[in-house]
Amino acid sequence: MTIAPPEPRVGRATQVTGFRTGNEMAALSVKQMNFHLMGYYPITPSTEIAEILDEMKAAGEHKIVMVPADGEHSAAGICYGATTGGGRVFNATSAQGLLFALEELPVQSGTRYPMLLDVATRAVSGPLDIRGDHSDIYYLLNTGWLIFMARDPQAVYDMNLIALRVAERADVRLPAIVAFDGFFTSHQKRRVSSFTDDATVQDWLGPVPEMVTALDPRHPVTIGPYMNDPDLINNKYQLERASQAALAAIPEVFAEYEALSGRRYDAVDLYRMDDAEVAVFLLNSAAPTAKDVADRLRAEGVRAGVISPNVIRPFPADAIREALRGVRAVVLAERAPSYGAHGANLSHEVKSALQEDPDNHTLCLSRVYGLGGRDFYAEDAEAFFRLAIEAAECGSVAVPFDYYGVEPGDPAKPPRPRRGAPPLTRQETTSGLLTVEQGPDGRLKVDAPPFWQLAAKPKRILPGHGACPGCGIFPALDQFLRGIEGDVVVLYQTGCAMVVSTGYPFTSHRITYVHNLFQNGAAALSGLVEMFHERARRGELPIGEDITFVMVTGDGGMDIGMGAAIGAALRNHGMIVVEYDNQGYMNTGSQLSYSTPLGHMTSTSHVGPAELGKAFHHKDTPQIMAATNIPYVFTGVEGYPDDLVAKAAKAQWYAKRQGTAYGKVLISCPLNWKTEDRVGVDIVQAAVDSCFFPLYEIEGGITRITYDPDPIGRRVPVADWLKLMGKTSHLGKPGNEATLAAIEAEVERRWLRLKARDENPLL
Ligand SMILES: Cc1ncc(C[n+]2csc(CCOP(=O)(O)OP(=O)(O)O)c2C)c(N)n1
Ligand code: SF4
Ligand SMILES: [Mg+2]
Repeated sequence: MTIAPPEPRVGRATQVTGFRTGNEMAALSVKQMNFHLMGYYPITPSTEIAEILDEMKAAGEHKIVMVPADGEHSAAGICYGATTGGGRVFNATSAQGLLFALEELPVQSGTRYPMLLDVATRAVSGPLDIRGDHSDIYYLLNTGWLIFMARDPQAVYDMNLIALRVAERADVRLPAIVAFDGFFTSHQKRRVSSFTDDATVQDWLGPVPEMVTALDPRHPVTIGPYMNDPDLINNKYQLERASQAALAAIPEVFAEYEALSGRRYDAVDLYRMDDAEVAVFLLNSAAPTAKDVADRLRAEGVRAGVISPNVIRPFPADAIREALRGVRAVVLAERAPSYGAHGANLSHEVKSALQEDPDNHTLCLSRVYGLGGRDFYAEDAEAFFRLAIEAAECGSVAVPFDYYGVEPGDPAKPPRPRRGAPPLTRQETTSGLLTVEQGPDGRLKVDAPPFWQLAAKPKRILPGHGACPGCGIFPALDQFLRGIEGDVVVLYQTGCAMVVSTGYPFTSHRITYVHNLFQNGAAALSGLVEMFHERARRGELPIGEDITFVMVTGDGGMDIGMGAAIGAALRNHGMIVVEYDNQGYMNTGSQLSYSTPLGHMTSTSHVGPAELGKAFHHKDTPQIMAATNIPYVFTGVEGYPDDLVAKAAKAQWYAKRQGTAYGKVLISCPLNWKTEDRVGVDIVQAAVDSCFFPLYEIEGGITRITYDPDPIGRRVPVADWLKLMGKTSHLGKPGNEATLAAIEAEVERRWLRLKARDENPLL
């Protein structure tokens, strides 16, 4: 049974105006729509939506359940599961996040559970570029989701309200996306209006439509059964019909929204197209620039117009065909590639729409532009119009498809000579001062000189990277890498260490460096390790080539990439995984990670009357990795260089002979911890002395604490560590005793268990 959508409201509702960004408008609309649940994972430029909603929640402004996932695949799964429970669900993402979630999206549409997903569009990696183009959203064209486009912050708000209303119609029941341009729209403030009362928005949406749910045990149902020929094609046909029903419903919903808000949208936004002879077709934020240019050209006597769809799924083919009826030439400009397809996707869809009209003679030129967030100026719009004018004048198209605004380079030109420091030689990286031997008990004994003696070894990471002052990443990595002799190849997962140390065409790494997405670095490195051994076995590499493979990851990378890391560990490849833990997703602006401790404040775990920082305890990653039974697990910090060097030397020994080594290194992050640049080492010391971050190793399954503050009288209360950081200063205030006690109890529980393991090799 379904509940009919609400009657359209007669007359406009009261609104307020202000200046807001697209992300702010997205968050505002979501709060007003009063979703039951949001599943999310941070990724620039959409992250702010969750951050703002979390801040609002902490302030008690809404009660939407916000579930921080361990990756977008999980976030999409959380959303899917929640929709089968019959409530309203929201998610927001971009680029790799969208692609990581991709697999789940047809499940959502195939089972016909509506929900809303905001996409702040961004270029898809690799190489990594966080700025806005439409290459991510184009992957979604075949997922069965409705896709609305929002060209400015106002449209983000409006389309969110419209999209869910269409999505939930009884004849549609499909999930919907609202896509707006990363940074251009997500981060730029514009004058906007929004409804004064949340009730207006909730009345507009009406009650949640009744659906088959998994939460009605009296009426058991099977959701998503195995389905084969001949039913699957029928299921897909029904989905197609639902898309067509949405296409039919959209003008009606737009009209109702106009009556409520005074703002008019059409499936295709047409600007001066009535009598246009030449036109440019553009999506989203580039369209207004082209409109200004069309005005200017009209003043010169050129009948120019702009065509820009507000909906691309379903594709409004009829409206586009109609709009282009009298147009002599159109440039179909798209911010997304479709390699080898002789034009990007929507160019082909426009051409196919025109082909159905035998009287249409519009000449089409397809251009890919603006990838990686390349700005689009009036000159660019004018260049497109000039192309259309030229084609219209000569009655033919010289170059039907091309990229616009590229410098292809000359493959015949030799590569630029290497600049900067010369490559390191094996002699330089082999100090000969470190020896590792296996004792009769199977344990390794490292003979290392005092740390200062290793200072002569050249750094594998050069200064000149862009880390914040006081950042502990590179001092700690430098110490760690000094414990490793010989040639090293590193793989960095996405995170601060990666972002601040490479920026094409520059690098801070003197050794070979590979980047992979932070959900899959361990898999990639394991592949490289195996290729090294196989090519060596085949005699394809110089005799005696000896490389140590090290993956560098943040704590966030050990959330989203946990599966890949566990997979590599279970296969036990000869490699080292070293995690620098700054207790948050810093590269994206300080969101909580699963390593963020309970009660700590981050940009997705705010502190306010209704929220007290992170809601669950920090992840015990070393223990998780130890459970894979890899030969070596350790923890370390920058303040104990001799300890860290010895552990690095052991990790190298094990990686070369027995398999995977994993280590977690706590590093200071003044930005996340909200501390002065110079106090990082003191805070890390307090984390160790309070036993929040014990220093230990697990060798062949046997635990040994390498620094015990108890017997030397250095143990400090957990509260002493917490009071050193701005992100935890609230925990010392009255009213927050229970959270503080919970952190203390958990720290103590883990410490006592570790001690027991240290004392008993069987544990
Ligand atoms: C699939 C995917 N989701 C999200 C992101 C955005 N992202 C890049 S790095 C990062 C956080 C990394 O955190 P961590 O591993 O702890 O490293 P840190 O930035 O703290 O150094 C996030 C969320 C991404 N690049 N890809
Ligand atoms: S945000 Fe933190 S981890 Fe990232 S570079 Fe700055 S100090 Fe280092
Ligand atoms: Mg981190």
